[in-house]
Amino acid sequence: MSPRPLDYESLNENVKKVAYAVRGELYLRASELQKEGKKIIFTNVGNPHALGQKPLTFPRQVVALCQAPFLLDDPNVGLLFPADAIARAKHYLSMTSGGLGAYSDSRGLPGIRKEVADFIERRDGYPSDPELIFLTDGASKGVMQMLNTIIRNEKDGILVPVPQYPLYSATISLYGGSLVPYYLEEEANWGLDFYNIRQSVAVARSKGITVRAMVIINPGNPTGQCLSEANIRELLKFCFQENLVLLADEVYQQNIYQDERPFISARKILFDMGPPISKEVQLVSFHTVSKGYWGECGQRGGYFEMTNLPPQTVDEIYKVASVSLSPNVPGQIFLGLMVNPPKPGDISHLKFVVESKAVLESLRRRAHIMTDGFNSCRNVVCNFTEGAMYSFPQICLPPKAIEAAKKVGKAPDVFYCLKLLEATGISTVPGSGFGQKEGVFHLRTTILPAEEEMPAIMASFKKFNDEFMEQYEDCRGYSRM
Ligand code: DCS
Repeated sequence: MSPRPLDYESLNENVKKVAYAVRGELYLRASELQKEGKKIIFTNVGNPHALGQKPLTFPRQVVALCQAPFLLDDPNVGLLFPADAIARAKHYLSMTSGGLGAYSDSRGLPGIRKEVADFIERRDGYPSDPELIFLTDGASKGVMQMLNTIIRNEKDGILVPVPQYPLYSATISLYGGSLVPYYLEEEANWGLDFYNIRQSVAVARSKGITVRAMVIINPGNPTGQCLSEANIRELLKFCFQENLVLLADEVYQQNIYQDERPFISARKILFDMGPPISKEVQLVSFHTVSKGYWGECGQRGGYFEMTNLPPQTVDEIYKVASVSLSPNVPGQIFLGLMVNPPKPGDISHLKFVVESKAVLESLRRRAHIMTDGFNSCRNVVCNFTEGAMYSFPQICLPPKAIEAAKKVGKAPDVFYCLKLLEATGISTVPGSGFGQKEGVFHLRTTILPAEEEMPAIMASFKKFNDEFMEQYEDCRGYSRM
């Protein structure tokens, strides 16, 4: 009998090709160990609330009232909720046609798209058009939709940073395009090297690939760098010269842990550059409620904003978004609250500022504890986490460890991370899940464990690592990066 449509051998090959290491072998093993009763520290996913981060009060109050609108009719509502939360809940409910249980427009609620446009204008100093902003279930859905719109066949190439967040490699596989890698420069704090980028494009073209888009992740995941203004300018010039749409993944724009390079959006720099670049380069920028001091990953709120896309294309994107009917409406309200938080003078302003600052300042301290911890370990070097939520140390694995990994049929970094997991319960993602240069090994961990647990986690990592190196290191023929 021939295989049935959903038997493994007859599945869509693109589905089989998808790889997503953030929930891959290490995660599965960690889940097994947890079931067996081992204490696991899940640092594999940037999921702040899962590691104890508390939700901000004001947005939860507003969404609670939107979810339970009968509370607004309760004479005691003013005892339980501050007046600005009540007013805001009414404001959002009035935008819906039937509350949170009703589908919204497929692009999102117009009132919230306007709030997003106002936020972008305040941030960049250039007006933004709500008609060019679509709300999505987290940034992921927006990225997937844009890649789907761009990729026509396997000859269409997308320039993706390596290391990258595997949403990009996975989605390009799924839609049958070609990933064109460009390597970030670890020694230059994971900056862009345009000589290398041009080489990557030339190699792809020599294979008949049409390079159509370029992805940047700023601040970087897994690499944690904040791109300089000069880098982004050059990048936009490059996109102009090469006729590429720039996909700017800016989901970590609130997560900045140094003052030298504040976040500047690709959009602001594009407009600063003036014509012809500002009028020509097509740009799609992504943002989310999952990151920053919000960390509301489970709410699935996000948006993308399109610059220099013609109306016909926007219509096509709207049409395809319509097939999914509506982005989730509570997620849209979180997004509205994120881009329009309490203002000075509002009842909830002070509390909101205190709560959000506490999260951000603690993340900054944790970024330092982690980087310093890694750099104190034998054969480990690590760039400082300037932004985002991750640390990405390079682990200089001795040849004997590489051989031992081969013997058990594992990639060397997977071998190391599995041993780390078994010994300490720390669940990380091997660098190969994000891509890395041949023969160079990394792991990724989030900087999200509770600050008070951090010193013990780093001590346990150091003990494991230094013993591992002791076990496998040959005294000769091996050097640090
Ligand atoms: N872009 C980047 C660079 C991300 O890191 C993530 C999530 C997303 C987009 C999508 O997030 P949302 O769909 O929730 O908006 N980061 C994953 C990660 O590396 N760990 O946790 C999730």
